[in-house]
Amino acid sequence: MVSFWKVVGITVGAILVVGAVVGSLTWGFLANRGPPPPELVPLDWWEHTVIYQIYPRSFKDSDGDGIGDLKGITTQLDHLVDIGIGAIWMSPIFVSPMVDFGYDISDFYNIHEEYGTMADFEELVHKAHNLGLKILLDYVPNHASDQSEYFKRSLAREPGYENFFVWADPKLNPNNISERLVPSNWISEFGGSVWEWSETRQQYYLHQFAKEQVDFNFRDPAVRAEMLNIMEYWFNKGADGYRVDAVAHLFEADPNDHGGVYPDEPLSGNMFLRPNETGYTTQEYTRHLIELYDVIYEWRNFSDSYKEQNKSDTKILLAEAYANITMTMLYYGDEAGRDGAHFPFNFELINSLSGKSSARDFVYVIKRWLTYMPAGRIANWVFGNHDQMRMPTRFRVNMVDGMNSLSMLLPGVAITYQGEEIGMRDGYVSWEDTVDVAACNQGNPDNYMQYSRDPARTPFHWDNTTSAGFSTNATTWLPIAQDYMEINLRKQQETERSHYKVYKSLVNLRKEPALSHGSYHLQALTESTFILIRHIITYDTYALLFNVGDVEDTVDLSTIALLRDPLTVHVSSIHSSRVNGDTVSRGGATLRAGEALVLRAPPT
Ligand SMILES: *[C@@H]1O[C@H](CO)[C@@H](O)[C@H](O)[C@H]1NC(C)=O
Ligand SMILES: *[C@@H]1O[C@H](CO)[C@@H](O)[C@H](O)[C@H]1NC(C)=O
Ligand SMILES: *[C@@H]1O[C@H](CO)[C@@H](O)[C@H](O)[C@H]1NC(C)=O
Ligand SMILES: *[C@@H]1O[C@H](CO)[C@@H](O)[C@H](O)[C@H]1NC(C)=O
Ligand SMILES: *[C@@H]1O[C@H](CO)[C@@H](O)[C@H](O)[C@H]1NC(C)=O
Ligand SMILES: *[C@@H]1O[C@H](CO)[C@@H](O)[C@H](O)[C@H]1NC(C)=O
Ligand SMILES: *[C@@H]1O[C@H](CO)[C@@H](O)[C@H](O)[C@H]1NC(C)=O
Ligand SMILES: [Ca+2]
Ligand SMILES: [Ca+2]
Repeated sequence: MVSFWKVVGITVGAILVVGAVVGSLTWGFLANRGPPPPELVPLDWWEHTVIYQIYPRSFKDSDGDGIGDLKGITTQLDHLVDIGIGAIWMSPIFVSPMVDFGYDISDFYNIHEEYGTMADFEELVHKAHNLGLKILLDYVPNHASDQSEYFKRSLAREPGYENFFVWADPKLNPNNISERLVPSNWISEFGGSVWEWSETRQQYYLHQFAKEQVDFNFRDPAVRAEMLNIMEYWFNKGADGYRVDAVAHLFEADPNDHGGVYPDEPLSGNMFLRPNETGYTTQEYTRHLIELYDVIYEWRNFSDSYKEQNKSDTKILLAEAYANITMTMLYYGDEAGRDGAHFPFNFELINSLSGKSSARDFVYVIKRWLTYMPAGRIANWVFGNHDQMRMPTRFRVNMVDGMNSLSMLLPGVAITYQGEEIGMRDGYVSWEDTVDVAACNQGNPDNYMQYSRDPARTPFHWDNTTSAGFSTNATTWLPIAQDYMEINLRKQQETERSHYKVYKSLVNLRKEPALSHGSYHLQALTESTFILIRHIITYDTYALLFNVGDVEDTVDLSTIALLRDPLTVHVSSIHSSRVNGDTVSRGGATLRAGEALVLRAPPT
């Protein structure tokens, strides 16, 4: 019984059946008094939290240099408390030449100067913790900046550092021994060969991202040990966990398994890609190598051991891996019982859905995650991040409240990228203003938009003053999106109906037992409308009704046994004609395009 209520991920049908049987047995037994409330197993702090991703460069600038910083985040913690989130994940704040805006770290133990000082970090952690907010950092284990001490030492073949990175001799052309060839045909995620020649070492080094982001050699025990040092250092500084970057790229094929050479990858056959573009080859020797999971399990062991030894709260690890569903699920742990990440990010809503998706597509994609997820694990839902088009741009602007409702009503952890709470859309960034290395490397004035991640990284819209209240400086590191006069936090706080207000009520609703401990039931009612029901006996039932189509739609709720009259509107999307407290007829409800209603129904 205990684990039954805790495990929300098992098959819907089974939960409902067991729930109904348990319900009716207790009913008969206790006659008129009704069933007793189920025991609500206490959840660990992270298991039902809302994680809010901050892109520090674009959140709030405290000193007018046009770049967001730690003090800026500290001054805005009240906003995060106000909307009710539980944890902040900050994209990297460590010393960096900023080739990839912090994902190229040159000193893993210090704060990047533009973002502030160690004292600023400590103050941020202290204040956040006092406000009940957890702090997650970004762990970037795959690579270091070419400006790092590690790389300089490795270049100089300093003992202990010689094999810190993936170094390889040139391949020789048998017809021309004076010609130097790259060791293999592998292509970097940002375009071009993964191999870069070093005059100093007279060898190539490997980089799966920009050439300034040098891949560590995870087959070197010294690297593995150093990674744990870094993790412990920030745990000691109060970090409550890590989002772990680019884990799919930790290992590349070992020449020892391939006759002493780096094997070429077969061509993928994708004719839309240029020969120097990522995906032109299969990437079978550069991504998702099975060895990487041992490292993930090792890190989890370390974080669990830290928790035990220091009697700290759980330090969570969240893996960033764009992988197929089976390889993704392996990040949770293996069949041998080893635990991995607390969860791998669920990118299904990004990869497999868009504004053109039907209600069935939504139901299918959501259930796929919950079906493949191993029993006892915690689900999570990602709607956007700093690498993807913003949620309203990827879907439709009239779907913002529905998407936020979905995020908050699904079982497990909700993840919000900064700005989603006010429905921020992608900003326009001209080629001249483009700074993203992915776009600068692979793009030109005609096609850079398809690579650029800048539009999703423009600064947060606080209000309608200079630079949207992000900075006192009229010039900012990326331009402010043009729509900030219309879409900004202050305006949404003052307006009667706004995305901000919807978001806030949704987060608040997560305290309801149906959402934290209930079973889920998900069903497409028509081509464009689906229903998500969260249910637990003796407590109110909540349901999200969401028309993801672009025309009006009428649905019949009369056959859904879990919904009892009266159905009242608890939250409605801002363009809905309904307001809180309205009742909805089970016989037939008409929803506008993009309309979403969170309904409350009496307990069963
Ligand atoms: C304003 O921001 C721009 C771009 O970040 C920067 O070049 C300039 O120095 C800033 N001005 C001040 C007064 O800091
Ligand atoms: C051999 O390779 C070198 C270096 O790439 C080149 O300069 C030279 O022309 C090549 N020789 C022949 C015969 O192709
Ligand atoms: C890839 O090739 C194109 C020309 O085909 C070139 O413009 C571009 O700079 C190359 N990109 C990289 C990263 O080498
Ligand atoms: C956690 O434990 C380690 C090893 O026992 C110790 O070095 C460290 O100072 C502790 N950290 C905190 C914050 O208590
Ligand atoms: C970590 O791994 C070691 C060795 O396998 C094991 O003895 C220990 O119990 C593990 N610790 C935790 C907290 O999982
Ligand atoms: C996922 O990828 C792995 C290795 O890359 C492959 O073996 C497996 O068949 C794939 N599974 C699915 C469901 O595509
Ligand atoms: C700017 O915002 C303030 C406060 O929300 C509002 O009173 C004012 O009308 C807005 N100005 C414009 C030009 O929209
Ligand atoms: Ca600043
Ligand atoms: Ca790697």
